[in-house]
Amino acid sequence: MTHVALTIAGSETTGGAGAQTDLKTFHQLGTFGTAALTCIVSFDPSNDWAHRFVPVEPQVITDQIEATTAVHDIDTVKIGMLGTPATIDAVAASVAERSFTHVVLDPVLICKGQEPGAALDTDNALKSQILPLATFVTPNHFEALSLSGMESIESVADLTEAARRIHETYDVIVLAKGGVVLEGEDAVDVFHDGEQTVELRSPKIGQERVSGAGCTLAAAVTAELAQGATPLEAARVAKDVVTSSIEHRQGGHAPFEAVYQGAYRA
Ligand code: PXL
Repeated sequence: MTHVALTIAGSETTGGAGAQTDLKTFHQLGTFGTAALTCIVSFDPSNDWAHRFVPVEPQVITDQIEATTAVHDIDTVKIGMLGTPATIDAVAASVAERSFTHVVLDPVLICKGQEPGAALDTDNALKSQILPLATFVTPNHFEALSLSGMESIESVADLTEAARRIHETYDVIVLAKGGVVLEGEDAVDVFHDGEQTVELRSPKIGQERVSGAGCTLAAAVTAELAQGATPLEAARVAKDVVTSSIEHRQGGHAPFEAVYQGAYRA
């Protein structure tokens, strides 16, 4: 039987990010993917590609998680974009009720197109209700600042300190992403599990962010953990998947390009 993983994430219809990206990543790595949708995002081509955001009814999210965990034996779950406090309540309750071995959280804090006030509530709910359920978290530069409470992250040493603080505060394995934000030739991610700290490096591919890179990283970690990889092995594979997915990115008519996982080979 193929190992199964669940993503609890938003739909980003153009296929660049969210559940679409998670399922493609799971599939590419040989994990059977299932998805519970939390919201629907449709970029607005006549308004500078703003994110039109519609939350899914909380009960419908609960029902989806009930359905897929009833059909499959799932011990590895990824949590992506949640978007509202009501969504967070529903997801936290459904996840807490089940004893998943691995809960990989991509802590999507702010999404364009949301009210700043609502976003603050959502960020606080994420920290108080979802982070305590997570076993593995993948913050980007901005999220690492917010979760660590640090004032600035300018270097790999700072990113490492942020990863340590996030581990201390939330008792999770951390894979903190430097991305294109940190200066230098390489895109550096820092893995920290409380015992070991490992820098994962690959040469930067351009200076632009590519849509879906963060989703792909967390999804690849999830797919590998579902198959029994150790967290560090999963992080190493995930870094390679993201590098390949950026190399093979897909252009379109939007001003940003999107990752493509289909060329990755182990
Ligand atoms: O990349 C963050 C992200 C995650 N999930 C959904 C999104 C986005 C960004 O657009 O739309 C559904």
